[in-house]
Amino acid sequence: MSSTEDLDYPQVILQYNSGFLVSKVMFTACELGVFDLLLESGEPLSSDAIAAHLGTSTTGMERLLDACVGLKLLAVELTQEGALYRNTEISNIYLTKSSPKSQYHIMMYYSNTVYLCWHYLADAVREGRNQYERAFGISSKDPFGAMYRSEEEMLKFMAGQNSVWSICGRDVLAAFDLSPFTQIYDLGGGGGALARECVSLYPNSTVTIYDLPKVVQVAKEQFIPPEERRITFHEGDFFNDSIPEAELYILSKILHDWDDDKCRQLLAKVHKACKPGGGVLLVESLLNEDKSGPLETQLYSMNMLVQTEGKERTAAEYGKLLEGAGFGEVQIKRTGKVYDAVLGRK
Ligand code: ASE
Repeated sequence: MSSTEDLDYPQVILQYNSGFLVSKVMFTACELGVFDLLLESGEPLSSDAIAAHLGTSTTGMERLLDACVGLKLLAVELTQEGALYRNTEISNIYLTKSSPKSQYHIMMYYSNTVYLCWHYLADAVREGRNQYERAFGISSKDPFGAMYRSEEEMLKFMAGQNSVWSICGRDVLAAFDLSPFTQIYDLGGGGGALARECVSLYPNSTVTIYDLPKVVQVAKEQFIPPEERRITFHEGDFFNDSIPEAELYILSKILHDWDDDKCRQLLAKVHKACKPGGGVLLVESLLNEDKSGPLETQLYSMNMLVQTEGKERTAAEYGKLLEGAGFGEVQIKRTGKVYDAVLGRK
C-alpha cells in the first residue's frame, strides 16, 4: 500500500472541500430561528411543525434539520408520528439568541458580511489588500469607514464582537492580575462586553470605553445599561485625537486591524499618555512563533487580509512592537482559548 493511502488524504481533502457548507448550514439554522424555536417549544418537534412555525418550505427544512443532526447541533428521535427534532446541549448554550453565551450575532456577521468578503479571497491574495470595493462597491481606504458603512452594519459588528467576550472575556482579563490598575481605558472598546467583564472581575476598577463617536452613541444606547456607573465613555479617533492619561490601556483586537506602521504610531501615543508604572494589555489571538498554527488564528489572519489592513502576529512580534514604543517587562499568557494576553509596562 502506498503511503498516501495510509494517511487517508482523500477524506481530509473532501472534508476541507465542504468546510464552508458546514458553516452555512449552522448559520442558516441560526438565522431562520430553528434553535430558538426548539428552545421555546420545550418539546421535540417534527420538521413539518418547524417549517410551519418558521414559514419555510418543508422539503428545505427537513434537509436543513437532518444536516444539523449530522453536525450534532440537533438530535433526532424516530417515533410513531415520524421524526422529532430537539436541540443538543451545545446548541442550547451557543446558538440560541437568548442564551448568555449566545454566539448568534457573530454568526450573523460571518454569514452576511465576512462570507461576502471571502468570495474575493483570491483577489485579496493577489492584491494583498481588503476587498470592500469588490464586495460592497465602497472605498477600502478607511477600513472602519467601510465596516461601519451603515448603522446596521456597525451594530452587527459590535454585537458580534460582544458575543465573543461572553466566552473568552474572563480568561483574557484574568491572565494577569490587573487589580493594581484601577483607571483603565479600553481603546476601541466597541459594545463594551470586555469592559463589563473587567469591572465585574476587578471591583476597584473603572473602565472608559474610547471609540468613534457613532460607536460610543450606540454603546450607550444599546449595550451598556446606565446603572453601570463604573463604565464611562470617551468619543474620539485614537489615531487623530488625543488619548487621555490612564494606568492601563486595553487594546483588544485592535493591533490586528493595522499594519506595523499604524501599530507603532498608536502604541507610541499610548506610551506617551500612560502613567509611569502603568501598562498596556494587548488581547489578540497569537500565532505560533513559526506561524505553523493555531489553525483558527491562521484563518483569522486571512480574514484580516480580506476585511482590514492588519494581520495576526506572534508573541515575539507583539513584544517587539511594545518595546519599540517604549514599553518593557513584556509578559505573554496563552489562555488555551482563541484569544491570548500580552502585558507591557511603562
Ligand atoms: C476585527 C475583528 C473581526 C475586524 C474585522 C473582523 C472579526 C471578524 N471580522 O477587528 C472577528 C474575529 N473573529 C472572532 C471569532 O472574534
